[in-house]
Amino acid sequence: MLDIQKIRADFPILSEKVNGKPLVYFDNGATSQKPQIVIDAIATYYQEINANIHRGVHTLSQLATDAYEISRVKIQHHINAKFSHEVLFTSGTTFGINLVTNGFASILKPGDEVVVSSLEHHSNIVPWQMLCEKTGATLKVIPMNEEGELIMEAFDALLSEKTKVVTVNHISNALGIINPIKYIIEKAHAVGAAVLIDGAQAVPHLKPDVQDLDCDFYAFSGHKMCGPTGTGILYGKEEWLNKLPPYQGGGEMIKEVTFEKTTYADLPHKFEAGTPNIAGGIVLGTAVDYLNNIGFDNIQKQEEALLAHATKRLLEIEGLRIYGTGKNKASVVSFNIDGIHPYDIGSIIDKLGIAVRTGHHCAQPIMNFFCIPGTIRASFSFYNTIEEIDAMVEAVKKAKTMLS
Ligand code: C6P
Repeated sequence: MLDIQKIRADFPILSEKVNGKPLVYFDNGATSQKPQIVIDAIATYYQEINANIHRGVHTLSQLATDAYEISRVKIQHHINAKFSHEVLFTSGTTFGINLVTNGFASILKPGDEVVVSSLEHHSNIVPWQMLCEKTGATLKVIPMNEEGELIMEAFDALLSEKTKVVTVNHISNALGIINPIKYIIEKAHAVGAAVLIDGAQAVPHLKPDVQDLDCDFYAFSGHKMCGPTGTGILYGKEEWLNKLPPYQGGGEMIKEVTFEKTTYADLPHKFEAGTPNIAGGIVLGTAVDYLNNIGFDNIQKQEEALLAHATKRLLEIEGLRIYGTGKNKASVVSFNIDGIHPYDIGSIIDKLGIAVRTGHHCAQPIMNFFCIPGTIRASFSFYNTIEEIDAMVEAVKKAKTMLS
């Protein structure tokens, strides 16, 4: 088992007080906290090797370039991509998805179909809707059941030779449900569709193996996995990245520019126009090392224990309903109490030092399905404790008494 107290000491913010109470941070689905090693690595970059990359012959520029490219290779190995040029640095999941939808604008035709799921974050709905509007393609939606699971028979029935893209999240941010993405990818490929997986909520909990999954694209954010904000990765299979046009034009993504014609750089630079978030990209590698040193098996064991305890304790509260009761779940509990608005519970427990997210979690179709305005979402990380969950349960009980 992990020595949680030792791990907690790596995260300076976890010993802060909020509203005069010890911070209980259960908003990890929105963004994770950062260990000291990640915070220090940002300062070290600026203190020791700050320079623009891929441009200068001078030593600092080469040191920064090397560190950036070493981080790319580290992430390549982390997700088991075949080539490092299949790993694109982005500013986050949203950017990665938009890069792909922009590329498909020149591929899709009227009558083509794009399949998304009813469990998606707005980031993986709206860009596809915009793409469909632009191209005349049609958006189809995989329905879900009362447990918050996607209905695979309905998915099978949606697929046809018209299906050009299928996209789902690996783990739902609003409910924590883990989707059967291997099955989805296999079935989508059988009709010739490309598959994008939104891995934003998966990468803090597990190590995706993109070759084993055989997905065509896998997008995620660095800030949810102990890395800096404004960082992310889009993995794309080489053949797809070669097929898609560049997303943004500018410096670094070109081979040759004349006023008559521009030719584009090879992968990955074709998709990395302009000066990137150099410090962020390098330090994302530090975060990946940190998580791997803890070990994803250990992370999962701790998070499973937290999920089981939270589920059991919360269900002791009369009138409390958990949304997302399917079998395969990450450490997220989304709930409401009869007759009480989630915002009111969230505001009261915040005064007691407990940070949860309330609202629709950028997943309004899920809230519409359950006919609710939103939920209270507690999302746990490996650095959270059973005692913190007990503190949240007591706080929720207190809030309920005050509001009833
Ligand atoms: N979800 C949450 O509290 P960005 O903002 O680009 O880093 O990630 C967008 C995104 C995409 N897909 C999923 C499944 C997500 O959960 C998120 C971000 C946060 O649930 C902030 S809205």
